[in-house]
Amino acid sequence: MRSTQVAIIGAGPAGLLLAQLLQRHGIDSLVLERETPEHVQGRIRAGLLEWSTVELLEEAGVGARARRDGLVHDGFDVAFADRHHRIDLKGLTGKSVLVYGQNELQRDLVQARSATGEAVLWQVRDVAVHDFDTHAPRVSYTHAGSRHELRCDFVAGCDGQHGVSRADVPGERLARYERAYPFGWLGLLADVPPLNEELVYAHHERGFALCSMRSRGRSRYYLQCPLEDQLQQWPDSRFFDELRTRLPERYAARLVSGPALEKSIVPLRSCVTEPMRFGQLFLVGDAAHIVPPTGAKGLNLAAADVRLLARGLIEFYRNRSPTLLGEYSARALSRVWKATRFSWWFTTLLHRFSTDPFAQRLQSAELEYLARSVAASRLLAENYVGLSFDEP
Ligand code: RFL
Ligand code: PHB
Repeated sequence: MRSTQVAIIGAGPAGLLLAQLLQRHGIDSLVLERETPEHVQGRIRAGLLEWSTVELLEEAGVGARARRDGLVHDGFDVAFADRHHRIDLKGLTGKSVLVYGQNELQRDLVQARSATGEAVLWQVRDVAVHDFDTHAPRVSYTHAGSRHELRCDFVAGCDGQHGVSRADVPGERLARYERAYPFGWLGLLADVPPLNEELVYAHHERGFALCSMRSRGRSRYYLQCPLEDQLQQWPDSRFFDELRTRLPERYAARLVSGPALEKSIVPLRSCVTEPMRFGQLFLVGDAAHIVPPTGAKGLNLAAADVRLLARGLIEFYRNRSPTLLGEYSARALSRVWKATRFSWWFTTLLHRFSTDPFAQRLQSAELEYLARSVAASRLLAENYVGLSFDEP
């Protein structure tokens, strides 16, 4: 039977970043991933990193390319009723954010892991966690056609929203808090110059739109769409026409269309699992919580969980103190709920929910308030750049 100190399930950003931080402190781990490296690196997902995430990447020795190629943004625009209001992140909070694609980050992490010579087992099947309530947990899995068992001290469940690690916990030991939103996001990636230097979040009576980017030559656009919509209903020309309609005139006039490199529809959901620790099993990132993408918090929350868990494991192996590990769940959840609240609020502010005229007028009033009040803008900015950590 193989053994390691920390068994990590999932080679997404959470799993690989954790492995990298542990490796730097001489802690041994084995990462088990269901997909191939090509599949994992090809997923088009997040695009925006909080500065504390950038710092954690640097601490893990994987931040160099993000710092070199990422775009530093000091603000973004909120557009509504043919107007736009800039949120001056830097001026209001002293902090900026970094535009850097999750697939690039994923590539950096896979490369860094290979460079250490330590393993990721790709294409594992039928992963199951056993005896996590004891001091000798095990993970069983199928790899290259045969069944294996891995003995370890701890298991990190970094296997995303549909992962197995959470499923191995008896239902009565956890609580799930959920909210589904009555729409999805249709995303399109294209090699066209972004229409603005900074991101534009647009509220329109036909629905929300977001103009984001991956680089100076690659744009990432999103449209709020009905949950039932299929991709074939959205040829590129319809997508760009609809986006133009939802933007204020000065932006619409600058929008350059081009063939989609990728197009996808995702439903929007908030979900939190409590607690995030079960004996020697720790849930990390999307395995424990999902936020709608509006506030760009998903990847950053995953990184914040990793930061806490890595600190706890390092302290445990350095001086056998279980204190920080014991605080993991409560500390992580305190941040998770604040980001869940923010993502829910920002989603509610910007999307079209109903035809109820009362609700619509409240939404307009809130947007106007945001545009006039420095206090309201600061509230948004402070959450957007990421709340500060209570140490550690
Ligand atoms: P991941 O990235 O889902 O990785 C989990 C890994 O576990 C593997 N896995 C298994 N492995 C072995 N056995 C099993 N049984 C397994 N089951 C699953 C999976 O193959 C996968 O490799 O979770 P992680 O690491 O927690 O990272 C979370 C982030 O990926 C996620 O929060 C973000 O992508 C969310 N998100 C955004 N976050 C941001 O911070 N900023 C953004 O701008 C942002 N935009 C987005 C987003 C997510 C989106 N989608 C597609 C949901 C935009 C979109 C459209
Ligand atoms: C993205 O570029 O994918 C992105 C950026 C900001 C968000 C959500 C998604 O709020």
